[in-house]
Amino acid sequence: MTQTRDLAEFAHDLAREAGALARMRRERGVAIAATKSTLADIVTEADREVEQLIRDRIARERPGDGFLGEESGAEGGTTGLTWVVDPIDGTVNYAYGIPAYAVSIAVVEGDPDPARWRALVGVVHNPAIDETFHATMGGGAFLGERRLAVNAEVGGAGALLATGFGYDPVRRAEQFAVLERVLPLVRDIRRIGAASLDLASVAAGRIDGYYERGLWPWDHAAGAILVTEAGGRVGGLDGAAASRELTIAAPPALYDALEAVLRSPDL
Ligand code: LIP
Repeated sequence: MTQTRDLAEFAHDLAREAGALARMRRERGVAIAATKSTLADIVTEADREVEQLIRDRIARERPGDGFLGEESGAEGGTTGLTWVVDPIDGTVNYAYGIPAYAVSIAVVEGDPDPARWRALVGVVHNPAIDETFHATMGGGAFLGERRLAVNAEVGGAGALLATGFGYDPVRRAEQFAVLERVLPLVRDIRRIGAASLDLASVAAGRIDGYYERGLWPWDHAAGAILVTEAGGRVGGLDGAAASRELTIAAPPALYDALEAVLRSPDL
């Protein structure tokens, strides 16, 4: 537990330091450094600079740990622990100055594979509005000092859901078809634009549930432990772990209902 507490404290302070750099770069103006999978999938110089800062701090503080980052890829370690990092989740929001982006840092134990890892620590920090969500395995989930809990009771008007869309036009057409079927069944939909903030919002009860296809491990690693430590469930269909195939996050009862809808063969 001491190790987990120390990891959590380091991850918390690191996310806030990285967030301060991201915010400073945002305030000074952001340039698109390149596009990745499609024209819509962008990376900024700040993404790369923030991830390098995080990587350097971890290499200094935790030299034997592994690393898996959105911009610089994977590096194995010798301690059995891996840092799973999205330096600026919500890149498009960040590029446009929309205050909904986050530094997402998780520490996982075991294979750096969402189907096999055990998340020990998660931190999701939104520097634009200075909100830091954090959780440790078995230690609960918090926004600052406030303990979090998912919305266990969804009202009669249905659930408030969040979702997201990939950058690939073909996948977007499929995602729209799913949304077209889901929307009439729920209270409303929110599209925040950052998976880590979607997951933090489920943990905080700001939205009832979230689903998205096409997420990378760094998109959901930290937010997932926030949700589970706030009493929610995170995964895919039929007991699968969260993956690129599907990530669902919700209180248990809503999770089952969402799973049934999303499994529907005509979706
Ligand atoms: C984003 C995710 C979001 C998804 C976007 C994008 P990025 O990650 O957090 O949930 O809908 O398409 O993948 O690219 O901003 O790190």
